[in-house]
Amino acid sequence: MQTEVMKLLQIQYPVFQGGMANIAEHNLVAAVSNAGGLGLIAAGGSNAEQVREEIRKTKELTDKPFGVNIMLLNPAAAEIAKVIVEEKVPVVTTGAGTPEPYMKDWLEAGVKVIPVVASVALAKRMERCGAAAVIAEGCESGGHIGELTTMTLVPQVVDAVEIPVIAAGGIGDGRGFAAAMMLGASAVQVGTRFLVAEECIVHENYKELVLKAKDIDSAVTGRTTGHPVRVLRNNMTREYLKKEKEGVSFEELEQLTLGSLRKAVLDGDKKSGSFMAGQVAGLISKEQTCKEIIEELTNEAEQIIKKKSTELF
Ligand code: TUI
Repeated sequence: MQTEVMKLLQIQYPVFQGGMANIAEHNLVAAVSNAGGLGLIAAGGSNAEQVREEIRKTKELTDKPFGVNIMLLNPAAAEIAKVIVEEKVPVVTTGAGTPEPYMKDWLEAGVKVIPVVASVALAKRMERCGAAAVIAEGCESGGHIGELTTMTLVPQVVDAVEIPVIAAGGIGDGRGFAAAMMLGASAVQVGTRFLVAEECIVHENYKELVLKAKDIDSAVTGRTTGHPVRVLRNNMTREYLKKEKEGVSFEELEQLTLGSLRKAVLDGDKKSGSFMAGQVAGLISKEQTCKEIIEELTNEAEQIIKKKSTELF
C-alpha cells in the first residue's frame, strides 16, 4: 500500500484519527501515530496553552508524525494557530469553517494544512489557498456536519481538485475503507471507531453507548440554528429536538447543550450528555487497541478488494 497521502505525510497506513473535541488527547493520538496512522490532537474545546501541553505530551510518547485539529468556531482558534507554528507541528486539520486567516503563517512555517470540507466549492477554495490535501466529510459523521453524504461528496471533490482527498464519515470497517478508496480517496479518517479504542479516555458509559448503538440511534440537533450536530439519541437530544420543533430561541437551545459534551466524555452522564458519534456506531461492536483497529481495517480492505476484483472481472 502506498498512496499519495502516505508519501506526503510519511505515514505507514492511510488512516487519520478524527479530531474529536474534548476526546482526542495525547494518549489516543500517540497510539494512532505509533500504530502507523495519523493521530490528531483535538483543539476543539481547549485553549492555546492546553493545546501546547498536549503537543508536548504527544511528542514524549511518539516520534511519528501527528497533527492538531482546530475547530474554527473555537474562540481560541487564532491563538492555537500561533501555537502550531511555535511548536513546529507538521500537520494541521481544520473543521467547521475556513482556515484562510491562518494559511499564510502556516505555509511560511512549512505546516501541511488539510481542511475538512463539506462542499466542492470550499474544496476548490482550499486548494487555491495552498492546502496540501482536503478531508471530504459526509454527514454520516458524528459532531458538526454538512449536508452531503460521503458517497456523493467524495467523488465530486476528487473530480474538482488536484490535491489528494481524504474521505470521512461513515467509515468504520474494512468495507467502508475499501469503498472510500474506490471513490478516489487517498486515505480515510475514522472517528467513531476510535471512540471505543482501549487508549481512548472517554467515560466507559460513552463507549457502552457506542457499542450498543443500532443503525438508527443517532440524531441531528441544531439544524435550525445553523450548527447541525450528530449525536446519539438520549433524553437531552429528545428534549432539544422537541424544543427546536416548537421554535424556541437560539439562547434556550444553547442552554441545553452548554457543557454537554464534557458531561458525556468526563462524567458519562447518559441523560444530559452530548454523545457525539457517527451513523457507523451501529457497526461497531468491540473495544480494541488503536493498532488492532488500524491493522484490521487495512487487512479487511485488502481482502475485500482482492475478492471482489476476482469475482467481478
Ligand atoms: O468540525 C467538525 N466536527 C465537529 S467540531 C465539534 S466541536 C462542537 N461542535 C458543535 C457544538 C459543540 C462542540 C464536533 N464535531 N467536522 C468538520 C466539519 N467541517 N464538518 C463540516 C464542516 C464544515 C462545514 C461548513 C466546514 C466548512 C464549512 O463551511 C465553511 C464556510 O465558511 O464556507
